[in-house]
Amino acid sequence: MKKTVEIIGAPCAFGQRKLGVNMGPNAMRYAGLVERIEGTELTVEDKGNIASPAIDMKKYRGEQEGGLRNLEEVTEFCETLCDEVDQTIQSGKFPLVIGGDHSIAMGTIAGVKRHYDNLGVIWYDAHGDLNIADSSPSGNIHGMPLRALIGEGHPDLVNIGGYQNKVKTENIVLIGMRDLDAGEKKYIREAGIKTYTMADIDKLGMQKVIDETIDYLKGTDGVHLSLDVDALDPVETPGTGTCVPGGITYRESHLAMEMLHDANIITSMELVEVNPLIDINNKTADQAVGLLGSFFGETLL
Ligand code: NNH
Ligand code: MN
Ligand code: MN
Ligand code: MN
Repeated sequence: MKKTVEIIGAPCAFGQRKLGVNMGPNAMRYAGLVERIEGTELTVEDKGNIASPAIDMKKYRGEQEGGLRNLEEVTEFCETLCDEVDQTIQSGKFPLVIGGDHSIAMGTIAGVKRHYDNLGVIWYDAHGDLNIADSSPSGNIHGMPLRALIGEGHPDLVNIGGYQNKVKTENIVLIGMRDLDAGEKKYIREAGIKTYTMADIDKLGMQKVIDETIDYLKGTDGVHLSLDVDALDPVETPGTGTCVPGGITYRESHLAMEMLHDANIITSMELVEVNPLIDINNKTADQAVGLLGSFFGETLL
């Protein structure tokens, strides 16, 4: 792990319809994010939040044509984020992007991939985020970023950062899946994407899942961890816009973070979809910060 962690706040709410997820970065700061990472041997620099296009509430709440909600705003946001992440890596620091909805992954990974030839991606989420406009039940772009990163979907999204095909299907591991749309299931099977559903986690246990994941990605030259808090069970972790019952526990997630820390394979990370407006006493941000503590090397003893 690089010695300096640079935090990039990505207050984007354009990828879905619930305002408040744009307050996720500050909710995590309020929960002690900086102090928590500084408690390990690492240095932290907080770049603050990147600039977001203005939110026009009428447009934000309204129905939109073309099947892609807020396409222009998402694209603009991701282009800005891409350059910030690129700069962070250029200056030798570890980028920690805090969201914001999951559409920001198209910006984060566009910036990251400029520095790796064979990037691996761990997508820790209840959802595959592998829709295109035609298969999307919602038109929400936060359900599409991984597919766009593979190189399929609207050209504006596919070409964020000025180039396409950032992630190869064989370099992806999906963990926590339990709410895949019909088109996503078909795509995952056809593309042969390595997938751990909740049923797999139940059977194998998180330890085996992460051991296998680390082994599966051993031929890559960098691994990005994209952690959507809705991967966790909403009974424990309710502060997110698209809760799906039957999720990963907080403790299992700690185990995953500790193992990834020890394996020392993750070269960039983002944590997304914390929405303090639908949370209870900021507990989801507290948990997010707890998980980041484990990821950056905090120990219980
Ligand atoms: N699959 C659904 C959609 O595309 C839900 C996606 N929601 C997420 N993804 N939160 O992580 O609309
Ligand atoms: Mn997601
Ligand atoms: Mn999700
Ligand atoms: Mn390797």
